[in-house]
Amino acid sequence: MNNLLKTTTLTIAAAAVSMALAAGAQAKEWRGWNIHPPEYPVSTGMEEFARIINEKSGGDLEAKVYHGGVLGNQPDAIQQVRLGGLDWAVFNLGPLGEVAPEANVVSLPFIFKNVDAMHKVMDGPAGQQIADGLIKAGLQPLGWYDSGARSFYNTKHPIKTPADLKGMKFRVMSNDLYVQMVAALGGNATPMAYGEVYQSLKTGVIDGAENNYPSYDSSGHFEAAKYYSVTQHLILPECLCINKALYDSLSDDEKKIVQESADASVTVQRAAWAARAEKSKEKVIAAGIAVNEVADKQAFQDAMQPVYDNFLKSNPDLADLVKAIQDAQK
Ligand code: GTR
Repeated sequence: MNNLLKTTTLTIAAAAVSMALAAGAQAKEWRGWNIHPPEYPVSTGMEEFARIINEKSGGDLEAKVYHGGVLGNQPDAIQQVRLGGLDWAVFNLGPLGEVAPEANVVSLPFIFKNVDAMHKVMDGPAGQQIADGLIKAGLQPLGWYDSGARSFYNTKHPIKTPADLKGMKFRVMSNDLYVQMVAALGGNATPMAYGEVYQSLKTGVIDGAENNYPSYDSSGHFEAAKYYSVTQHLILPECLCINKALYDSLSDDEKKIVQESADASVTVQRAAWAARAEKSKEKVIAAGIAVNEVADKQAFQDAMQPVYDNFLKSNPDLADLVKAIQDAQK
């Protein structure tokens, strides 16, 4: 979509929301997109957000979560929440990088040293700059959820060095940076919807994918791809966000309720995440998965130089943000 068309579409969507509100439709249910099954930490956080909003507003605001990706795949849902076809969601910052260049910075492999460093950065000025980028794209961020660290898994053999990816085809999320990341490691990448990965692993359309332990577990991918190699190449926050026009249409009191509910849900989600990450790891190991730690992570990091160079060449205006994130972790 060209920029003019995008702006026009967003303006029409905003006008539609305002008209609906003017017509007294305030108590309309806000439809929330979620890719995960109901017992997943993201789902727990979203349910908590919906519950508190409803409680604090005395039923005037009503948010509902649709779990399991029933409202569509993630890239489509992102467009829907931008345009107001859906009202809110929790999105991974990976696919969000496709609509907000600032958000792409966290998809530079190994940019965060660990989850604590990611929290520190996201809670500071760099996180605010990323939030501003999302706002420009029509999404109002309300909080950052956890999704741990992503590592590679496959059906063939353990990955210990980048050379072990050679000849294998990996599913990646919808973001060209990940295609470049896998190519720089010597493998092949194919972007694919999350919901198609299980079958594609089973039928050999792909040899592997990459994700955190809870998703590897809940998606059943561990049943199809038995080698999990702890590369931890991406630590991606997730965004609890709401359609910007809808957010802007709220009164100050309502905005306060929405923000307080989001803050409370972040605390619940992060705690649920920590517990589930441990539990899922134990579960897949008990199921006979061959988990290998990667002794030489530096070799993987060194291979990422072309990905960084290419990114900074195409996004020179984001060089300061990349540097600020790196400096904040020194
Ligand atoms: C999960 C993430 C989802 C989705 C999925 C994927 O870890 O929570 O939002 O991005 O990975 O790989 O598509």
